Amino acid sequence: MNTRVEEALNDQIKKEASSSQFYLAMASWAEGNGLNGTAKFLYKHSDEERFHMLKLVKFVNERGGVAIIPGLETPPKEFQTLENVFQLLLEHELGVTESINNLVDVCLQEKDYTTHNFMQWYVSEQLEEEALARTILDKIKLIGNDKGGLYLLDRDLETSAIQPAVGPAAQA
Ligand code: OFO
Repeated sequence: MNTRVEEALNDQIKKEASSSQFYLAMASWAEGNGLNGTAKFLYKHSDEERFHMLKLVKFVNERGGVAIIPGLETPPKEFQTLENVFQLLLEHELGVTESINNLVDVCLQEKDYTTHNFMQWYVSEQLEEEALARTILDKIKLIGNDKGGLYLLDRDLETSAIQPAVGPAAQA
């Protein structure tokens, strides 16, 4: 496997692992603050990020590279507000999108069209995740200090009634 592509893929593995840990910390905070629907949503999101990581690990190994399993960094345990949680989540996803775009760029530079093709799933997934984070953040801003609104949002997150504003990404 091309060394630059392998390095970039391993870097992405690290980012997906750190996303999973970050959202797990958010889920735990939400659970401890009575936001059970939000916690359920974030636990699921954390699992999805772990799946993104595993998909990359398997791809690197299947193509003759060596996947590097990163160590764990401790994410924050306290968050100020629900708005703060989703603001951080959106910023984090924007960083992940940038890193995926860089990885796609490395694939093109190195003429690795197989990895380029594989990465298109992540490009679509990022579109959805960014849209979803923005939708939730907009709702939180609309709700402001209204406790009834917060209750309904939490319930909607539990039943996944809030969906991204774009179509579904390609399935794994
Ligand atoms: Fe939400 O980041 Fe994975 O790809």
